[in-house]
Amino acid sequence: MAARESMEEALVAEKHAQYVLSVEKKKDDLESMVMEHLRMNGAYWGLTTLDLLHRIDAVDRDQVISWILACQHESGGFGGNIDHDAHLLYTLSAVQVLALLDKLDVLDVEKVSNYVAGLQNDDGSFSGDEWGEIDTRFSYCAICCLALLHRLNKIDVRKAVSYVVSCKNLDGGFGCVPGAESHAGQIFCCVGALAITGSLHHVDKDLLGWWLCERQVKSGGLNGRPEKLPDVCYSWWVLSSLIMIDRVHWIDKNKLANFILDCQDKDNGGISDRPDDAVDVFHTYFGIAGLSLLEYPGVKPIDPAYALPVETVNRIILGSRGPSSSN
Ligand code: GRG
Repeated sequence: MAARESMEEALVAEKHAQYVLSVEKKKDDLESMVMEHLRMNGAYWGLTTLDLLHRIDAVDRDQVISWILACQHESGGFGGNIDHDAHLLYTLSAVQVLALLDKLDVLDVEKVSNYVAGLQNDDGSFSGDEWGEIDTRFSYCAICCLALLHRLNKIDVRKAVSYVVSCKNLDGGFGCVPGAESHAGQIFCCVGALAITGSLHHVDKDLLGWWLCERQVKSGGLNGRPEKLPDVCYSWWVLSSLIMIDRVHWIDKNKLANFILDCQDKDNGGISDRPDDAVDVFHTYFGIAGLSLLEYPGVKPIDPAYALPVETVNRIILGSRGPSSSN
């Protein structure tokens, strides 16, 4: 209990909220320029962070919604910013933000879901966009997006699952295409896609759980594959996967929470990849999301498969209050 109380004091939640709000307003510093082409992902990271910290009301919802709609293409897909090409990575973020804001009803659901479903290939895999790159990240994006829109019936789910399973390795992990090295980020995508489609029986939970818990290094942080440095973002990719396969008790949760807390900029807010590095919105989101999975006091619970607050997922998936749900 004492350790928990001291951890609670250590999270500078309000400073992180202020940091996220300040990044949203800035347009001309380095971080904003680097983020220009993936502003839609930034909106998802920033707004979900604010919601987990109970500060989503500080955002002008109407402004966010009209900007999201301005990023949509005739194809139904969304770009990373206005006048940027459509891609599944940004389409999922757009749908997630609208879900978070309880505004999925502004979408032409058939149009968006037809765009997503149209990217499925004959072998069940998904291309990220019209140019055809294939990656299990895109399988996750498509499956998560269609589940949130209640339109999984538009794809061949059996083939989608079989493609993801074909990316499973002998070490129990998953890669971006068949035969590619296991990586914690891809494992999240594959396990998440299998969880959403009710197909987790394809995972060897003990084998994968062992590989994942070996990602914890001396500092308490997690890396993404053997011999690599720890990074706060793996607090999400590894921990969410461990939770989905029911093996989260195999890591030292207190040490991980303290590693994330050590990566905070306690003066100006924001979280970095490792202690004393520069903060950014990506790591701030994954740090807060990691603390949420660790049931950190004062942070709302997040769903490990949908990467959205549990209350949002319950409203849309369990409550069937999706946009005119048909499946
Ligand atoms: C809704 C949370 C959410 C995600 C959407 C885009 C996506 C689906 C998932 C991305 C998964 C992924 C591949 C994450 C890894 C990101 C990362 C830090 C890559 C760095 O890779 P390396 O090789 O780093 O540069 P390491 O740590 O291996 O040295």
